[in-house]
Amino acid sequence: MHADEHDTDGDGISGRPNWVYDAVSQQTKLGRFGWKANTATLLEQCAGAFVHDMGVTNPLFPIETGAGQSSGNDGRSDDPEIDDETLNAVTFYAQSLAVPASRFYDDREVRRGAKLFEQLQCAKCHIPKQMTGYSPVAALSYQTIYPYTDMLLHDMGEGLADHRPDFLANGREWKTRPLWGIGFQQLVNGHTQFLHDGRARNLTEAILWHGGEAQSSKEAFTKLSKNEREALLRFLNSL
Ligand SMILES: [Ca+2]
Ligand SMILES: [Ca+2]
Ligand SMILES: [Ca+2]
Repeated sequence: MHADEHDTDGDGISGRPNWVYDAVSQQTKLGRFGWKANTATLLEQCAGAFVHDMGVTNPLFPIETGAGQSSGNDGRSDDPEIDDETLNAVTFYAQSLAVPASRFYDDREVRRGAKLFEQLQCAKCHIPKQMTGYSPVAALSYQTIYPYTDMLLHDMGEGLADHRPDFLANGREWKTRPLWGIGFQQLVNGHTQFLHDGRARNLTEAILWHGGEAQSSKEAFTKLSKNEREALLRFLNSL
């Protein structure tokens, strides 16, 4: 919806969608999940995590890959190691997990930070408000949500590049990370590492790694006063 691949409005931002092979329907579909929007469905995302991150074969990916915590073929004829019911239950759990509500909206500093977020053009890609499409799960259908992402791929510069193309995403492109819940990183995960390889030790470092289409926003961030930077971080941590 917000794609502007050739930057026709000339603001330096040229988000585009990824179109990927969907292992479930075996068709090309819009990429929605993953660092480079390289997965079309949550089912495939979960099935991929099972087999690649944990070495657990499943109905969608029934062959041992030797990836993740698996040391290779386990020599057993037990594949797939989980059935459809388990895979579907885990997918439904991930699909229906609630996102925490944003907090402290009446705090003056938070509101000041939200204004700066707009002024620095952060919200051009981290678009606050979206509406979901149809879902067979009524609670998820046509809902107004505040994920702070456009779901699109952007060139984030050489500093963040991994040089690993994924379907249409090139080695410098990443899908805009949603920011909802980002203030709970320490509480939920016990650390404040960010970015695809966890290289940023906190939100400030994560902002400073922004390049490419976000270069001018990053530079504007470095020119803020200390108080302004603190207000912006306070806003991010309220999400
Ligand atoms: Ca543009
Ligand atoms: Ca296994
Ligand atoms: Ca096995």
